[in-house]
Amino acid sequence: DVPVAGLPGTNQERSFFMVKPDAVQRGLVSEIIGRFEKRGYKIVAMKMVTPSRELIEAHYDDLRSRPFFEGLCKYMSSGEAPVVAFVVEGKGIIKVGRDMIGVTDPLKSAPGTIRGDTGVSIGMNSIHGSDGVEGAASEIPLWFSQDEIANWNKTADKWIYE
Ligand code: IDP
Ligand code: MG
Repeated sequence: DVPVAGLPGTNQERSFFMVKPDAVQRGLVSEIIGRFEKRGYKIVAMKMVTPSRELIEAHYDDLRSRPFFEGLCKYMSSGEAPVVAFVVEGKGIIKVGRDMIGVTDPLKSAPGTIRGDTGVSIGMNSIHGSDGVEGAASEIPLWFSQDEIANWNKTADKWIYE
């Protein structure tokens, strides 16, 4: 079995993503997750969660000193909408996932990216994606236990990976 955090640099690389509450409210869950499926990536975990303040603070621990931290935690853990957390596996997913998402500010994100196609506000920017190998390695086990990860064999991979 692939370790929970995946194998960076291989076809079994994994990254953590989350459809944020604004995008869940706006009915963008399938639009967003569908993009990863279309790209050929394998979803190996997915769940809807109403995250606690504690979980969001742990998730964004490195941003504690930023002025927007309080607002960010409130919006992410308000309980007014859940998030959809998911783990994607495949070649280059950590970097490609960030490219598919766009930059932090949707107004600066290129059309064709998730943020560039769905929003206009820097806080409510539709989706989270791990920013590197270290981020993925800490975020995947923060959100998912081992038994919530599906180590399935995607038979279509033989038409995706040459
Ligand atoms: P990222 O999501 O593109 O990796 P980070 O810098 O890690 O961006 O910030 C995490 C989240 O905090 C952003 O996605 C956004 O929701 C929020 N955020 C970042 N910068 C600002 C800001 O200047 N104002 C309000 N919210 C912000
Ligand atoms: Mg980040």
